[in-house]
Amino acid sequence: MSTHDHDLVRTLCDAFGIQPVEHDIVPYGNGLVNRTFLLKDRVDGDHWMLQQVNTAVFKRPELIAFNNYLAAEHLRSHHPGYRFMRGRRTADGKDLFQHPDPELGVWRVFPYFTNTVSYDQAVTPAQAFTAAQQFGRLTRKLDGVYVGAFQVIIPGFHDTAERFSLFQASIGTATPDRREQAHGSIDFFLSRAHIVEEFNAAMADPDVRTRITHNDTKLNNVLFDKDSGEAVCVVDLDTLMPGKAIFDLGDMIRTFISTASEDDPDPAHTRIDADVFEQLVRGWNSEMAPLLSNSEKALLYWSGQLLMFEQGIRFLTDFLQGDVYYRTTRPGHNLDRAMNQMFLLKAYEERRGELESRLV
Ligand code: GN1
Ligand code: MG
Repeated sequence: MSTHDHDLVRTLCDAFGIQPVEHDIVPYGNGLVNRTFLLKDRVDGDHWMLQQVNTAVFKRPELIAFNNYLAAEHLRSHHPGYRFMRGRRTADGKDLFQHPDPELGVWRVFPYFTNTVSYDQAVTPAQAFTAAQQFGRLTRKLDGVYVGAFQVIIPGFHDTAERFSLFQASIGTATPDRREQAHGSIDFFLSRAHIVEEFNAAMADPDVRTRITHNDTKLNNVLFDKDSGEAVCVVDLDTLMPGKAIFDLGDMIRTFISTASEDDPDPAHTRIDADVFEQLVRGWNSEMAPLLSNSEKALLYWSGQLLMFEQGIRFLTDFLQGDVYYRTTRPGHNLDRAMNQMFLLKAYEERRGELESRLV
């Protein structure tokens, strides 16, 4: 770790009242904007995750902290055994720490569970069941909170109709070169505009209730116990806010069932695992079934289509806008990601009959 990072971690630990075991401080993950450090507290032996908030994406980080607090309070009084990633406060009682040097950003601290592991892709059907059960459990345990008290952290986050408008606009403003490179996937996603109509109909249905949902239910946002293999908790609660249950299910379908990684543009690698699909829906239903309305139950398969479509146009819009949102590490990275979603959606649609038969 550089002296620079070392000084930064020192300042953060002082702010949050942690006395780190020096040799246990490790940077976690990578990235220029979103930095994370793991460390152990010498006093109580607990492990903590120091995480910088990406303020380009989360313009009001205090809203994340507020929702985290509301959820934690509800869970503490109604479901005390539930493992929730409650943020640690600063020594002077604040949820977030703004580094005195504005360049060094806004930070928060979460408990870190040792002996856990997360996966970016390729799970077994049994892992899919237990992971989806954890995401379902979060929503079920939060059923009964007053949804209206929660803040909208990123407005329109899963507003597929709005995202489709932005996508259409980005086709017009893209450089001719990028538009040309992307024309195959542009045509594909335009041909799926019916999904926007279906989205509008679903959002207009009062039986598709607004709940408190996770909204970023990617496979790698679940921690599994290294020994038992069971999913133990969900992480990355930045987008915990009002949403629809099917958004969470759809994003799980999108990220769990594909054999390819999210930025692999080779259609030959994108195969769909129907057993994973079946088990993830079962795992989620094991928590959610008693809560779901008939309208929501009718959208289970469709939720996967919705999220593949939405994520595909998000990546494609970013490519057409010149890569302004997602971190890229190579030219065409966002286009590759959009193509991956396109192939995934195609494969998902081709197997619709078979997948739907797994739902009963
Ligand atoms: C982003 O940053 P990360 O990996 O948790 C994005 C999700 C996308 C995902 C695609 C706030 O999630 O919505 O599904 O990338 N989060 C935000 O990999 O935009
Ligand atoms: Mg996230």
